[in-house]
Amino acid sequence: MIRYFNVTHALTRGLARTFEDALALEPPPEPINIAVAHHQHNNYNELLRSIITNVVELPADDSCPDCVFIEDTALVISKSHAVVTRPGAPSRQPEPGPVAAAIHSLGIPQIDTLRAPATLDGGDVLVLPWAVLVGISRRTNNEAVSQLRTFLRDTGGPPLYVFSVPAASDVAHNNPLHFKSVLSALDTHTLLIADTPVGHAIADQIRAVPELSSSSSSSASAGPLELIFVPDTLAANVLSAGRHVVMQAGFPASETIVRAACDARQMQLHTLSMSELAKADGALTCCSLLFEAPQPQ
Ligand code: CIR
Repeated sequence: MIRYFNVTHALTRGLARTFEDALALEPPPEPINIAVAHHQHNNYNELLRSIITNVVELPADDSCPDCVFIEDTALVISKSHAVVTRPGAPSRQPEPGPVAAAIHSLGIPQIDTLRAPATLDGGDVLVLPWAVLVGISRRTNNEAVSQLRTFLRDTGGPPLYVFSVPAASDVAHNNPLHFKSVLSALDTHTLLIADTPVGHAIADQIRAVPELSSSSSSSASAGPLELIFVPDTLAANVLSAGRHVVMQAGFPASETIVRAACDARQMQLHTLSMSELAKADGALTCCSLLFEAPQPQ
């Protein structure tokens, strides 16, 4: 049975005027074109408005060049529980405040906050209705996992599974910033994963967890999570809301695979170019928080 994400709300955040100063693992070959970045971000918001009933866009904070990447600031675990993060990059640590206030105003009753020395970026956490998968990375530490585990236990939330995001020294190439730089959920029981050394390193860790993927079978579709590999890393990061899936435009080989998976699930595929945001290591999920709120506002 296919299970879709129940999404009533999207939170997004404006692009700072200082976006050119956003953090990047490597300087892009061409500088960020701010006008194009604005255009792409507007298209992103417009597409969300066409598939999600309530889209709330928070104003940018020009003192935070990375604030458009709102995913890193909070985890919405369920319609009754959210966790405000403490981002791993010091320049990003002022970002969560307004996001926490917005989540509170949407009626989520329990909001916990990670405290120092915990650091965690939402890009390292995949929240499914039945499990929370976290990647330890350069931005997310063990202390954050420990605090998150306590929050989930105290609220009767889903079980937590922890993975490590391989660093450059562990793999030949494609050093990722976040866990979700190489994977995302197509539906609540299907993951898209980059067909790269990093993607396979993480897939192997997932397959090793009996509750996530039956270890008694070599089939990638065995167990509760089906894993689907796509050749392009950016294409492995998709948005999924109800019967809608949004992927990056410009990756035809990956698009063929994702389209077939969507067709099989009676889901509608949309494509969107976010190339200027990708220059600052942003993928699709980073620019929104998608969740079910207790009541429409
Ligand atoms: C950063 O380095 O923090 C930003 N330039 C990119 C954050 C992307 N966020 C995400 O993938 N969740």
